[in-house]
Amino acid sequence: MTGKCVWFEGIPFPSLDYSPELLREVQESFLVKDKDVLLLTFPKSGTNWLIETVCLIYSKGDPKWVQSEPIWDRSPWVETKHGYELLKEKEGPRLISSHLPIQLFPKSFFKSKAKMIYLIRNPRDVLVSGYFFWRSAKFVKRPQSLEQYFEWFVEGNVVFGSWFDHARGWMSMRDKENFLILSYEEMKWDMRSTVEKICQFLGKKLEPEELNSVLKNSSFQAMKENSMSNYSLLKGQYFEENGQLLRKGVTGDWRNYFTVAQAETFDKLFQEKMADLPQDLFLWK
Ligand code: PPS
Repeated sequence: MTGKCVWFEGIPFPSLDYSPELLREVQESFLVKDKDVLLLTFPKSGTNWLIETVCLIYSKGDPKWVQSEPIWDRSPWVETKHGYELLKEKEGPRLISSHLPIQLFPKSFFKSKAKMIYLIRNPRDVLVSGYFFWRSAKFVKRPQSLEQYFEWFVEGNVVFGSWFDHARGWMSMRDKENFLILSYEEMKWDMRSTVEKICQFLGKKLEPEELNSVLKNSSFQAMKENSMSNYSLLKGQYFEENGQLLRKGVTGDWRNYFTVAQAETFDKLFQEKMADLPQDLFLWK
């Protein structure tokens, strides 16, 4: 995958909308403000679902905003050229998305009181989701088979680098009070409680009917039908016509694709890399 990438500090990035100069500037000079809210993920962890949910919490369940402005403008990716320019101009408290590993994140964040949500997903499902997504993307070297992508993923040869390093890096922040870890799995299994948890963390209050509307408008079906959130606007330019962000939206899909040998290899690697972290961080286990 990394054949067509832009490299910065040993990490590969997509070849469109990223540059080493900008990544350096983002890290050194982007000013995170105390009132900003940051949404952090490794790609394919449910980033857009989290963004949609937080936008709907901000609009108290009213879908007007999520149905009228593209998701990448509502919560721009700080590390992209488009997102960085937009964020610099934005007044007031901002929603900011990012896939950056902790060591490349804007330094100003670590001195700020800005709140951050880190969304984690079973890396096996991240892998499968990534395989299908990158196959239709025009800005990375496309995997030819799941077998090939599996090798790239376990070696960390995918955009934004090793999932294990990414998760370990950000989880080191887990005891900070401005940091919340959520999982894709808890969103799937109990979205109502997860939205309440996010509201509590962000200091937001929703009436019961507002909460119901957040749930309805952030559902897989609603997002799949929302052209401001389903990436259909980027087809042709960034993706092939058959590319889709909202593919299946389920947990445990890896079981339909991994061989027994791949499942064992992955378990062993996970054990090696993550055994010293509290295992209750990994809800899919
Ligand atoms: S990206 O490209 O990194 O920003 O992709 P990301 O948004 O992180 O992840 C895409 C996967 O999230 C699933 N998704 C959802 N699941 C359930 N409900 C909702 N509303 C939802 N929105 C997005 C999406 O389907 C991708 O997972 P897979 O497994 O490929 O279906």
